[in-house]
Amino acid sequence: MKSIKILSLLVALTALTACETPTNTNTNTNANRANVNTTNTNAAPTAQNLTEVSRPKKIEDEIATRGEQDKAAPTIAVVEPKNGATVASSTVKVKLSLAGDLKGYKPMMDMATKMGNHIHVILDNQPYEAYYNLDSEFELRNVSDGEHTLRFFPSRPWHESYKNAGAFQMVKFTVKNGGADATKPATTNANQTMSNANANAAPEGKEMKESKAGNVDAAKPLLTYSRPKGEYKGAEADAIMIDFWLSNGKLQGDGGEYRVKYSVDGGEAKYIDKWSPIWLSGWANGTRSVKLELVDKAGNLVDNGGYNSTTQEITVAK
Ligand SMILES: [Cu+2]
Repeated sequence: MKSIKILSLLVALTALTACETPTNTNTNTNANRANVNTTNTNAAPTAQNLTEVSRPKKIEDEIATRGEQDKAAPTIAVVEPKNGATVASSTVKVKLSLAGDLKGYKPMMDMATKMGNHIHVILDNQPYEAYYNLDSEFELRNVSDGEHTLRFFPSRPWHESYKNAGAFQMVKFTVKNGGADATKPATTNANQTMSNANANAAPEGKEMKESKAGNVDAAKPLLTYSRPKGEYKGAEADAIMIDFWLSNGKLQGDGGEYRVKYSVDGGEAKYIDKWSPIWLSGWANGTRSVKLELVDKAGNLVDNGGYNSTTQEITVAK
């Protein structure tokens, strides 16, 4: 009698477990689907038909006005932090020196237009911040303990990077006992947000994950996401530029073996086979996510510490 009771209890338990498992799975799946759908609905309310267009005339005109400068070959040297340095503070001073064939190229913000040549500074694999005046200090503040990377390259007023040899530099450094506030993002001394320590501290358009260096090998093929970034208003959103830096490898259209794969809002994957910026028009208003990946000829991701697959969010407000 007792053993029958136990047996029936077991059967009942088994039945319960068997029932519960699929129920939970269904609930979770539905919940996930609902979330995904909600996100997609918010992110892509209308069918967005992006097409590649030529460089906007406004930029062509600016290039003409800049004269020789556009053909400059600026090179950067990182004075501080030194590659491999350990910094015993959450404040990290950045010093760069600029050399090369400058042809008048000088980072400097024009106070009237708030534009100008500048250096893109990337902490770990976060969106870049702009460094305009190399004569004034640039500091990273509230950098968390652990290993980090910084990447630098010179850029034009419309954020297109210079792609000559020596323009790009990357350093690795370690913050030890820096005492950073983990609930707040790293910033610059000008209060630009460099990273997000957690979701609560994340401002719009910034990745919501802790900023740590990946296991990046500076000698391996490395795709550095540069643009698009931030908010595009009015006519700025007519044609939005995708631009990146490519180190230690060539794209197949330039005689190499790699491709840059991109997609917007998780949509159809497209490819860039020559290393130059492209402009896309047809953006719908709202938050858009842009993913750039370095892939081989077979379309497989060429991993380098997680840095070769980067998704960033932008805001389009036409
Ligand atoms: Cu820029």
